[in-house]
Amino acid sequence: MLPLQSNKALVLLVAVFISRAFCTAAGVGLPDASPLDTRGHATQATYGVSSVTRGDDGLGYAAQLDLSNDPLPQYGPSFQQLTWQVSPETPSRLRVQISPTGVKRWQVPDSIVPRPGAAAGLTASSLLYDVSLPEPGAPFNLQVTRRATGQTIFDTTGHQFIFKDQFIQLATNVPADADLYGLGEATLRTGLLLPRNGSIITLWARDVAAAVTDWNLYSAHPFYLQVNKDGTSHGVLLLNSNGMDVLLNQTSLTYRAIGGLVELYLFLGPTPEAVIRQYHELIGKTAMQPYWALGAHQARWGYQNLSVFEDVVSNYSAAGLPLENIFADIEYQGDNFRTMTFSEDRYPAAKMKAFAAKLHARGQHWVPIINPAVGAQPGFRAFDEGNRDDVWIKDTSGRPYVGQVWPGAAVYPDYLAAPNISSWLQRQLTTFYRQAPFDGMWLDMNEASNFCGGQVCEVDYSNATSVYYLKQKTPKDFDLTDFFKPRVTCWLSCKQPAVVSSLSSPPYKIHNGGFGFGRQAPLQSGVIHPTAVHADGSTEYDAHNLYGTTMAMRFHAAFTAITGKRPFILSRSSFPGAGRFAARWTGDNVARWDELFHSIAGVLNNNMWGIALAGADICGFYDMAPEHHVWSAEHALPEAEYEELCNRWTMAGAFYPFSRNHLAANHLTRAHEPYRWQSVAAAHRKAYGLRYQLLTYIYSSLFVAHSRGGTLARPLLFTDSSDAAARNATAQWLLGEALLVSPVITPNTTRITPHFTAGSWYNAWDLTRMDVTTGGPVALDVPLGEVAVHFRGGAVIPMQPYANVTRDVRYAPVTLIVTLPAQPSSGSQAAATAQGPLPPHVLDEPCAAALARHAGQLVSCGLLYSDGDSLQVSEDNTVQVWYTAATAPAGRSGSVRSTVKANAGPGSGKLRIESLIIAGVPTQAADAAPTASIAGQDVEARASYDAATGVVKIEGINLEAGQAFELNWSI
Ligand code: MIG
Repeated sequence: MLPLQSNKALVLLVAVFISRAFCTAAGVGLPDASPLDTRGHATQATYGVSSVTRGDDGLGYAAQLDLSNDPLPQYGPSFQQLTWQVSPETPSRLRVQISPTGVKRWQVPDSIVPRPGAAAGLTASSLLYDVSLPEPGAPFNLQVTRRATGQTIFDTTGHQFIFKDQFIQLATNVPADADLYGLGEATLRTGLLLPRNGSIITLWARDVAAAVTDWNLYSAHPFYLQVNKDGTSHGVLLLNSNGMDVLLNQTSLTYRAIGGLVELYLFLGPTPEAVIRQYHELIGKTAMQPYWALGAHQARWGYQNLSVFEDVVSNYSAAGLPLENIFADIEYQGDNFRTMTFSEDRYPAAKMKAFAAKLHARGQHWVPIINPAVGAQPGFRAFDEGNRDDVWIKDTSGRPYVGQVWPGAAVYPDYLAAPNISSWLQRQLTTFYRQAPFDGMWLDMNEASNFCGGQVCEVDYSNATSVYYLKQKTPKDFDLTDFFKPRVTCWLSCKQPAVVSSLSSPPYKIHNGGFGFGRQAPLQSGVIHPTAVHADGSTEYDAHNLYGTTMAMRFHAAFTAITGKRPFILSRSSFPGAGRFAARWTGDNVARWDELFHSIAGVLNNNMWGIALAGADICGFYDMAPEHHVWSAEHALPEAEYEELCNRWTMAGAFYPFSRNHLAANHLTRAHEPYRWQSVAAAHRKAYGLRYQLLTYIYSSLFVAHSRGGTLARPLLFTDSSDAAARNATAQWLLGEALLVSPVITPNTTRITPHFTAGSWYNAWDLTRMDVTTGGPVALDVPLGEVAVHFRGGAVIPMQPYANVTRDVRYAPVTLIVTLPAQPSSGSQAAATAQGPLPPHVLDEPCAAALARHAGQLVSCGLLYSDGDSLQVSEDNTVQVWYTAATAPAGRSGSVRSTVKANAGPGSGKLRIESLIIAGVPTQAADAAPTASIAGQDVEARASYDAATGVVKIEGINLEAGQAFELNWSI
């Protein structure tokens, strides 16, 4: 058993926290991966079925389980009786709950994931799955199969199911030739693909740099997507917020949770995107973000005063680079890092207000960082009012729990349950907002991070060898080298309780990563102590993984109430459901080539988790080998390679859903804003040039995810999950249905061989067509300063002229790009299976209908969406127009039709379709002269054909987007 942290360990912990001693090397692999082989006692069933009751509707059942054999006594006794409920909820979603009979257990609250229950009118014949019915006297076994094929969805056969107070084990068989994705948060060397060699993914939210591989990081997501060899896919969520290990090997997946209960959801797909939509249907769909959030962002820890901050913005404009938003990091805060205050020395509120007004006038934005902890400093308003309003998490003595973060000794708002938390927060945020209106909130450290601490702590200045940033004024110039390096020490005095709580030291140790502990850190390491309690009586032991999500939820509500505006919230920690409120960045990475690769998995995982607006710190947060905490050339990439990496990363990152260049303070990294190098500035200009032309396309794609569930950025394999090689092509991603990004992620490389799934693909820079008959690698030349971006065939993509701020693109005239697919539509419902390449938007009704209607034709489909950042979006305040194009296979004629689903909001009447491009038209006679006409409209459309590129261009349309039209063309 691990001892409780001694004071010595506390000091060590903090020291290494600051030094970022990244223990990724030897010794931190996978210690003691299997205290128990889950198959080891296959014949000894743990529970037997004593009775079964079928549901009235004939759909589900409830069974009683009796303990028959109690293995692993070292983890405590098993519950004697369990109630097992199997509840079909929709044709594609099944819920299974197992909980001790008559015992109240912690369960993820409805405020985090509102439970929808079973859909009305659900019938047995509509279910995509079968569940084996247990028989009294038989051992417990859960077997769920896909009705259409008999494939296994979840199958506990051969594994021991164990349910103790602090140890729940549930395992399922997984075919060796299936692939798994989605559990996290962890940075894996395999990228997106989950390794299955006895690996353990641990879920316990931690402030550990994302650059540390294998360890549990900021978020906790007990969800996985399984893609079978034939491409059929399903998803599994164990909705449980307790600390957890998930063991992965060739043939099984085992959950080991240290509390809560079994609340399992299965999603039948069968395509990967369908699985993700069904998952989001349950946990809540991704927030609709303000349009500007799609622009280019810049941040740095250590813009030491407002004038430096302002210079960054000017440097961007001087270099002619787009900059939409700048983040203010912790240095804007008042002395002792008082939350939601301005430093009168460095960022005086009045001057910040004037600067904010200047930014806003230019169509730019700014967003401050906010840490959860509140400095325990009498006289500090947020602290005093929080005491009065009783909003803090409590320790086991019933007093506010004291930890230590940037403010020094600090208390933590109980965002989960304190009755007055909303009014307290709204008051603090209002005061802050009035000083200098901001456009969003960047929520950091909300795991919640605690630099040092124990079960019951008090501020103890005498205990500190240095109280530098508590006692002294924050240095005016914010010289971080002196400020952080040797100075941070705990000045808490923590009592060692007489009896060690089972909450701080549960019998089963999850593989919690912690500096100085490898993967055997105690639960309390770096976080609020697990014994701390919330106002509803729940403990941090149970609710810890929810902290970031509850914080995002409360800030979302408070910002909305104060401003009436759609919030932009960037959160570091998340749990299922967080995407309803927040965007995410992937945390502290490093300027290394492998980290550019890892960043892609981070973005894709967040999208599977329902957090569409995700991105990594472009070009790395740190730029040195991470075990060195003061920057030195010796441990970092050579200058030229650093520049090359930033060039490549900028061009890749320009296509992250959330696109931000961010970096650590100057003692930890060299500067890397894009204007620092001419080559990187040029790369930035080029890549964002394309991104900004595609803003409406990206926004429309976000709207689909927001309204239907599903991803904005998605793995290439989602276009054809039966393509085995695509399943590990995770150095690439699609943004929306139709844009594939294939970045260069290795040094000194100008020729790459990214994967392409079967179909037609179009170089986004010149619209030249490439046909791929069977999925495979394609060699591309990509010199430095360029990036491979392709459109998928079968899409309609709105494009607009470039401008330096998103405001000036938003309602600019639209050109629709129609990309012809490789194959005519088969007319059948392709979405129902996962066999072969899927057309873009096949899950969206207007496109599915067009594919059915135009069998034998080349069908292309896409959406144009526009709104005015309203709080709720509906058909009364948005423009939603679907475009379907049907083209004769020989490419001699075709039609493009718009279906107007909504025509309201500021885009209505403003947005116009100016021209149309049909790309990939099979070669016609060189002098071919196309004609085009629009039925019923007085429009003189002019058509031309470029034989070299295969592009038919139709100009002079100039119709309002909300005006339905049908255009016919022929050559
Ligand atoms: O311990 O606010 O991940 O983005 O710049 C470091 C300073 C605290 C960690 C965040 C990073 C941010 C930094 N923060």
